[in-house]
Amino acid sequence: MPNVVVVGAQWGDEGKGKIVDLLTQYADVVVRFQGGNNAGHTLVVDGEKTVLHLIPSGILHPGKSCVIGNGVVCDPEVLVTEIDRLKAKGFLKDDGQLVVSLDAHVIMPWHKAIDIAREKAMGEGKIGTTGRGIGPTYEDKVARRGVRIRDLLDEARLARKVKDRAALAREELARLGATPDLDDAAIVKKFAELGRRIAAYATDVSIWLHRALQNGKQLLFEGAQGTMLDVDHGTYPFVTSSNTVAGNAVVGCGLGPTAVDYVLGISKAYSTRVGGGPYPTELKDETGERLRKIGGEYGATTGRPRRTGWLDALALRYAARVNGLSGIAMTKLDVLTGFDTVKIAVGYRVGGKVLDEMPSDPELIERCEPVYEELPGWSEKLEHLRTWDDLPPRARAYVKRVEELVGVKVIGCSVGADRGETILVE
Ligand code: 2SA
Ligand code: GDP
Ligand code: MG
Repeated sequence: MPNVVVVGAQWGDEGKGKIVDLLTQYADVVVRFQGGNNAGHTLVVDGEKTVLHLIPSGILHPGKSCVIGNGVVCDPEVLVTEIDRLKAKGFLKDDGQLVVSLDAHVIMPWHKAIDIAREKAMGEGKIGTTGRGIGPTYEDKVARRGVRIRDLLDEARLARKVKDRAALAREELARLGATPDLDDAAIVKKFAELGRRIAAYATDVSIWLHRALQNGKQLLFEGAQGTMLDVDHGTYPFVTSSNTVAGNAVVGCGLGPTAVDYVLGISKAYSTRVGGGPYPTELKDETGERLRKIGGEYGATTGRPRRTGWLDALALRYAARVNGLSGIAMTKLDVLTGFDTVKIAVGYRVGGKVLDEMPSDPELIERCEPVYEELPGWSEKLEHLRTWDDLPPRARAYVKRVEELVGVKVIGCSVGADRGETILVE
């Protein structure tokens, strides 16, 4: 397999975790390059479910390395819990399987407190964040005052940083009317201890990956969230605080663009979004409720109900462009079984015009009404099917129509959450 970047082509939760787990058999190293434990990546193997938030979705494969790159924001408590849970289930027997960048920024208690307090203060207009401190941590990174994994490994340095940063955070929290319990000494003690737990995994990831490439190892990059949540290219400000697009894969782990051979976009057969922001194909009716129920559309990190709607070809075309997609894997095709007709948005109607490209102005997107193409549905269950020819003709026609509208080949379809419930498209 070439070096592949897997990214969400919609608003996240497309099933990236399942696809990365499936593709890991062909790779040597799986790399997370952005986001943090806002992500919830679900893997199901022989009916056994694992939800990962920080550790790459290749970790269930013994002998494959999993790397947390410099571009990830890392809550060390979540990381240690995730390591312990995996070990308790019999995975990660070899600690050498996990590699964490010394340069990854650390989510500190004040980041979470600020995230939550700001959302509360914003009321109705809130972003709908996961409350995991992601935005404030990236802000501190860009403001050049962040705490990095390497700082956890030197208690005196950590104490100096905590003193400065916690003071700033207290000022902001006081302005927001929040008074969380932030005890500097207790934070230093706790995070130095977490640092000691993580030390064995922490290294210079850029050098580590460069050597892996020199030794002919195959890399699989695992994106988190989705294209429409990218801080530059998403529906700003209703976005996460990192670049989720494929171009960031190499920046977030210390390699260059020539390390990438193929970009795989993951799309559901319909769409979902969790959190606020424009979403033209959203269905606030019984059909939307049905998609949520059959698709089990609840946040894998927060448990929040996801908003649901029909597939949006404009969003996918946009994702194809800003990620440079080489191929698409379509997940959750099984969820569309039983609908008389299935719809795809092929244009947006706004101000007497029909647009065929996703506008870049989110306020304009908010006013857009989708123009739908309606295709006949199918009633056959798909979970047990394993080849393209097994699929009902109407399901195949749906996939082929999406491919045509987006202009990118659909290389595979997922028809169930389990690793094995997957079909290669011919
Ligand atoms: P944040 O917390 O600052 O990154 O939130 C900013 C926006 O990004 C959205 N976001 C997500 N959208 C989909 N899935 C995500 N992961 C979880 C999942 C979500 C959950 O796998 O289900 O459990 O709620 C994720 N993470 C961030 C978020 O909703 C905001 O719109
Ligand atoms: P990610 O964040 O992109 O990894 O996706 P999530 O794990 O947040 O959400 C995807 C959900 O859909 C998870 O519950 C998966 O187990 C599930 N899933 C993935 N592929 C399929 C599929 O083809 N069919 C069904 N029914 N569920 C799927
Ligand atoms: Mg998810």
